[in-house]
Amino acid sequence: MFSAVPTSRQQLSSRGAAVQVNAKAGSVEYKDLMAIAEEACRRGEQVIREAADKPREITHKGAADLVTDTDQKSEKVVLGFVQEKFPDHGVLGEEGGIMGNAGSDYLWICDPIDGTTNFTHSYPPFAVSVGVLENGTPVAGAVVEFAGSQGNWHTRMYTAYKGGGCFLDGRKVSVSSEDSVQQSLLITGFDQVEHGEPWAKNMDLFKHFTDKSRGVRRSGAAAVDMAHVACGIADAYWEMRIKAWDVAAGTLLVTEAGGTITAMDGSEHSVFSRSHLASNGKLHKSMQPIMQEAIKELVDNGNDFGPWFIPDGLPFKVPGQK
Ligand code: LIP
Repeated sequence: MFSAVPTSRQQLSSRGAAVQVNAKAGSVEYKDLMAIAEEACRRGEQVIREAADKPREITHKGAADLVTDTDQKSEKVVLGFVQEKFPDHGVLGEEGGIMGNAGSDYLWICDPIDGTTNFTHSYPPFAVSVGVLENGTPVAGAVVEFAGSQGNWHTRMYTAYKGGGCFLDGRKVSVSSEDSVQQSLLITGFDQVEHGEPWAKNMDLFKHFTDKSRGVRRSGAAAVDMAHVACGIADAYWEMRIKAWDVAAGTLLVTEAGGTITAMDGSEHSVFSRSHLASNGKLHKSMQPIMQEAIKELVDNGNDFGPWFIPDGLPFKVPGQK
């Protein structure tokens, strides 16, 4: 079950909790990876809390593609903590790309602020997301969601580990049991920068499902959207063209809470997929064929829907990778 990874025999989380290392195999339990992911998120949370009520230093990557000094500080603290605990693992951040041992079986993927535009405007939700892959498969993750308002921020912590379930503030949670789109609350997201054909197709889907369901929300933070499906307050979420750091932790939250995640065309999902449909499982049957048709049309018109943003030197192949 656990592949051998060279680690020190016992590592301490900052809260003093002993992180047990499987002495025989020299590998780490998924539950302990989750504890480190949670602590890494807490450290990112602290950076954000310190900045949240102060003016932002914003850099424009594009007209509507923002990054703040807090994104950079949060990533440094989060991945610095992970690298201190697991110097032999690989790490991938939204701001810094791949670092550490890219050849390791383990890759930690961090979004230091998921929902940067929301954060810039002090408009919740926004989050820190940390997911851990073992040979490409998500095995542990944590997402800390900010809610509230200036001067009164509060957070919710979602965690999961493979085979162990999904937790909200330590309490086990599961997806909803809704099987009718008509009675469902759905979520989507869309690119703020690229407004080409995939974006237009997503707007068609937004209209379609707004008409057929109780509503479609757009929060602006994919990790939180997936966490909301996982804990059953939303029934399904889809989005095209988001990156591995947006979905690495959320993917496991959903599956460990009993949900289903595929690419929108129904093909096998990976965190490097270019489209994502996460549902309580029951809704997949009615939603997925409509998504599949939309993606087919896009592909027929020459749009690539294969995996993307695969960092150089990744030691495993992702589904659909040529
Ligand atoms: C955000 C995603 C969101 C998407 C936004 C943005 P970021 O990620 O989580 O779902 O709709 O356009 O990409 O860039 O704030 O980490």
